[in-house]
Amino acid sequence: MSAPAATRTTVRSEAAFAAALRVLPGGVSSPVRAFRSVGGTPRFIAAGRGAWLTDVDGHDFVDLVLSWGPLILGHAHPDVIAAITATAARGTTFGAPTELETALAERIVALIPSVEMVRFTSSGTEAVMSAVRLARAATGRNGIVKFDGCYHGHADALLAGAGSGVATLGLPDSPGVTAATVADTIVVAFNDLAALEQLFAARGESIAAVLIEPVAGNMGVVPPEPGFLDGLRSLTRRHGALLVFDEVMTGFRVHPVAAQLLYGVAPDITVLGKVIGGGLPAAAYAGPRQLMERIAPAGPVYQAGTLSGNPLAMSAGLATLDALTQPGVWESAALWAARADEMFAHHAARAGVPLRVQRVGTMLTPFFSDAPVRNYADARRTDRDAYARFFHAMLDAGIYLPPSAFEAMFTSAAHGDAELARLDEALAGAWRR
Ligand code: KE4
Repeated sequence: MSAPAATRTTVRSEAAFAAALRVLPGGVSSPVRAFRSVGGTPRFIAAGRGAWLTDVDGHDFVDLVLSWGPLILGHAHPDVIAAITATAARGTTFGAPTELETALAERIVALIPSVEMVRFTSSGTEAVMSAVRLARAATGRNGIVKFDGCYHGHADALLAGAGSGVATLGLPDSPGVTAATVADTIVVAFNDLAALEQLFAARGESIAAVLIEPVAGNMGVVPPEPGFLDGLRSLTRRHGALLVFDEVMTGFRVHPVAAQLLYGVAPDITVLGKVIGGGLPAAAYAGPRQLMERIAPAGPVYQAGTLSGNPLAMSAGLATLDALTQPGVWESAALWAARADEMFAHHAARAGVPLRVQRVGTMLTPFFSDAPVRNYADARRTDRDAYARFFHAMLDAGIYLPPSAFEAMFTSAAHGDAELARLDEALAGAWRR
């Protein structure tokens, strides 16, 4: 691996970005990739291998984004590549059932006790959107509760921001999202069980579901406070609403299987993504048979997808779960995260910089804050300019962090001592004022 250059040229990334800006809005296929919240030129990636990325200027980075979570085995894991290659040789998609979908669904059912059936989609957005539709159909109610700072994909009804006030009717969070489509979305502060209790007391009978990232990752890593998830479970059960765990990010990340097993709270519907596709497009919503058999064609709740259950993605997911469930594999990624956590804290303390590292399993966020981050309001109070400076110092030193203070970092089973040594070296000089 190349040593961190004093100044890493970005000539080819800059040229690539200029070309991309001419034909792709913002030069990217997903907003966070554009470096807008940290500034500078996004690095165009040429290759990934294990824990490392190489950009088009030939610079190597220890990757702590891992495509936003899917690559828990690291880039181009040989078992995953072999599985994809073997499947691709027999064709890439059929628009017909394959045994691969059944095999991956059986694997998920065996791992998650609250799940009896699975429906695959191609993205987390689709899976969450469909889970919401299923919850509304099953309860005959319209209201959906989400938490400020949690992200569940870009379906209109979920692009709802919080207004002022404890539990507010969602406000459109994007042009093009109409007030009507978020009129049934209620936004509450994460970890605020009292607000939920007030809300349910007032209008519990109109609420179809509470939708949550059981460990928030999209405002940075914010764990549920003790009793919060249990409280959601008993409130929703008491009022006949469903509890939907969006485990697109937390699945196989905060625990070897799922947040619901880490905290011992079983939701009615589980949404998965990222890791189950092994780096290819796949997500799923899942739950008990009596709910899932409402989905077409078994039942009337319509949902479909040309490439849902795609054979390549199923093969990559199966190979990933096969490798991940071997003894010690997940644990090695979690141990690396714990060692990185200590290293961040150690170097920040030496530099006299207030840093609060929040970590669950293999995902973590260093907040520039001296106070704990319990919710989105807390996250917004952290020093994002400091994070942006830190991000670039680390990038120049060969560490690829999320280009946003409100994201999670991810580790993999491919991260080892060499990567930790590179992190230590980078952190020693990363605290630019
Ligand atoms: P996709 O539609 O991007 O596959 O999944 C949406 C989604 C749903 N639920 C949770 C908890 C998620 O974290 C996501 C997507 N995560 C972001 C990272 N914060 C993906 C990165 C991006 O948007 O480019």
